[in-house]
Formats: sequence, structure tokens, C-alpha cells
Amino acid sequence: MPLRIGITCYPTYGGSGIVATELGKELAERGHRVHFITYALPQRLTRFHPRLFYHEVEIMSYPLFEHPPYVLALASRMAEVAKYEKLDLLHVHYAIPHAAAAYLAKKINGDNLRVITTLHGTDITLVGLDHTFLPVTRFSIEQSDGVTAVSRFLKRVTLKEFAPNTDIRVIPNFINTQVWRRISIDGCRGKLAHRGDKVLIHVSNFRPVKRIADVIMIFKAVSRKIPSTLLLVGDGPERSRIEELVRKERLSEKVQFLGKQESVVELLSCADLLLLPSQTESFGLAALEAMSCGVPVIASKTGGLPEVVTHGKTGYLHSVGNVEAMAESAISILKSDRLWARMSAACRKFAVDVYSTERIVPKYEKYYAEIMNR
Ligand code: GMT
Repeated sequence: MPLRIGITCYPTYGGSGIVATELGKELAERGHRVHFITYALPQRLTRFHPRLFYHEVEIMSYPLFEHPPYVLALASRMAEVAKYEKLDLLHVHYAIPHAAAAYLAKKINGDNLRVITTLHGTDITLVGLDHTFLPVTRFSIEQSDGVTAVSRFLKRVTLKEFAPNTDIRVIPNFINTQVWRRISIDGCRGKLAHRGDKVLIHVSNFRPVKRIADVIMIFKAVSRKIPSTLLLVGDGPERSRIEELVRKERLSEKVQFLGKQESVVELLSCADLLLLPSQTESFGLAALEAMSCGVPVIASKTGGLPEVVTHGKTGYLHSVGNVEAMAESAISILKSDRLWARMSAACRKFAVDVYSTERIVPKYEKYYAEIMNR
């Protein structure tokens, strides 16, 4: 049965907003009416669809408000949209502060509205555990009618750290494998790298948790053995520190800072290997995007990454900070065309078979139906 669904997420940064937006688009394709309720237009909400709507959350400024009360503005907008668009459920992505706002909206609307919270990562592993947020985070998770986590790892951590008296369903992230596929782009490598170079790539929001200094040191070791170029895609607080490191290590000729990019598929299509040596990742959407484009991954054996990357088959996993082992694994893939081709094919197959939109989105629909019937 088609539902009327409100979706709230962080619209501009991070994987949780991307997943929420892709989910909303896919649900609209499948006949549901989807209302995004966010403070800015979600990054990936780029085309018109007759069943997709966007409601901006306006935040009033007033001299007394040193910190404008966003949660209240969001809850008010959620309550309004729920009432006038007759929403069946609100699906919020990233618990803080969205689950608390949804709880308020539900109370305003007289409890008929169902609330589903999807946990994405640092809302649990980092921010949510901070004592300034913990009681509200636990409360709003427990008050949600349904809770999902994007990996088995994240479910485990949530149960351990928060011990909420609620069930958590694992519904992993997904990828549109028709869009995220290796495309052939004439001369792309020639424009980005020296002739004959292997191309390594890292895509992130340049936060400390990504350990980009490790990316640089892995690349340094690789480039000593194999002519190669490193593409750094994205931007964030670590950028200038990493630029400094690249200059210090005399790698400027071989490392390209591309900043934020729209066409990541094109860049991945020119790449031979993705480096993702993060401190932690609840899932690692960047790894899945690369794999869907046939790019093997070298990553940390941490968090949910082992649920995405299979050691020895679609890439290699090593303990956090083990730069030497990661560099050795990278070299072993890059120096053998046969191994690369086998891994590249396995990456694509895994993305299609396990994490494609077609596999995962029906799990959300089934879960919605369960929650509506409860
Ligand atoms: O914690 C973040 O980095 C932000 C968060 C987000 O909202 O983008 O990322 C998390 O959610 C992604 C989508 O589910 C996951 O792919 C990332 O692994 C996860 N990040 C971390 O756990 C560090």
C-alpha cells in the first residue's frame, strides 16, 4: 500500500543524507508520496518527481537566541507537514537531533504518526555517547516506533552502549548500481594522471576520523614502487593540514586535491584503488560506491567495514593505522593486472548481489508495513 512518508536528514553533508535522499527518491518511484523536511534542499534531490516534495525548515533569528533552537523549528515543521499532508510516518536519519524532533512532532499530532529512526554512525559511536546528548538520544531512540541500523556492527554497539529497551532492525545502506558503474571516459586518466600511472583515490569529508594522513603515507610507500597518482576528492576540516603534509613529503606532483566533486562516478571510473583507512566507519558508503564502479578497496578492519569489504576478495582490510600492511596490499593489487581484474569483477558483483537498491529498499518497505500494522 502506498504510504505518505516524511523524511528528515542532514541535507548537505555526509553519507546519512545521501542514503536518506536516495531512499526517498526510490520510494517515490515505487508509488509512495515522500516529503523531505530539512533546513536546505538535499544535495541529491536534483530532479522533479510528481511524488517528491520538499519543505524547508525556517529558523527564526532573534537577538536573545545565541543558538537558534533548530530542534523546535524542525519539530513544528514536521508536525505541520504531518498534519496537512496526512503523513503515515516520519523516517528520520541520524538520531541527533532528528529523533527528538520527531518525538515532539508525534506528541503534537496526537500519537498517530509513526516514527522510524535510522542510526548511521557517529550519532551512536561518538556524538550520541557524549554526556551532553546521551539521555535525550537514548530516550528518543526508545520512543521511536521503529529503529534501524545501517550495519550489524552499529546494532551491536547501540545495544552495548545504550542498552535501549527496543528492537533494532539492520537494514544496510544501498547503492544504485545502474548509476554507480564503471563508465568509459575518453582521456580521463590522461587528464588526471601521468601516462602509465596507476590511480589511487580517496573520497571523504576530510574529518579526522578518516585518517587522511594514513592515506598519504600509504600512497607514499606505493608510489616508491609503482608509478602512481593519488586523487583526493572532498573537503573538510583536515584539508589544509593534509595539504601541508603532502608538501612536506614532497608529493605535490603526484597528489591532486580535487575538492568537492559532483561526478564521483567519473572519477572512480578512472581509478584503480580506493583507500579508506578510517578510524571507524559504521558502514563505509564510499567503499560501496567504489566497489560498484569496480574499484577494489584497501580499508581498516574496523566497524562495519568488514560487512562491505571482503578481505582478499574485494580488497584488503588491516588494523587501524597499519600503514605498511595497507601499502603492501595496495602494491600487490596494482602490480598484478590479473588480481586487479578478478577483484574488480568481484567488487561489482558483490555490490549488485548484496547491496543494490533493488535488494535493500524493499526491506524498508517491509519494515514500514510492519510498523504501520503494529
Ligand atoms: O559520522 C559520519 O561520518 C557522518 C555520517 C553521515 O551522516 O554521513 O556517516 C556515517 O553514516 C554513513 C551512512 O550510513 C556511513 O556510511 C558512514 O560509515 C558513517 N560514518 C562513520 O561511522 C564515521
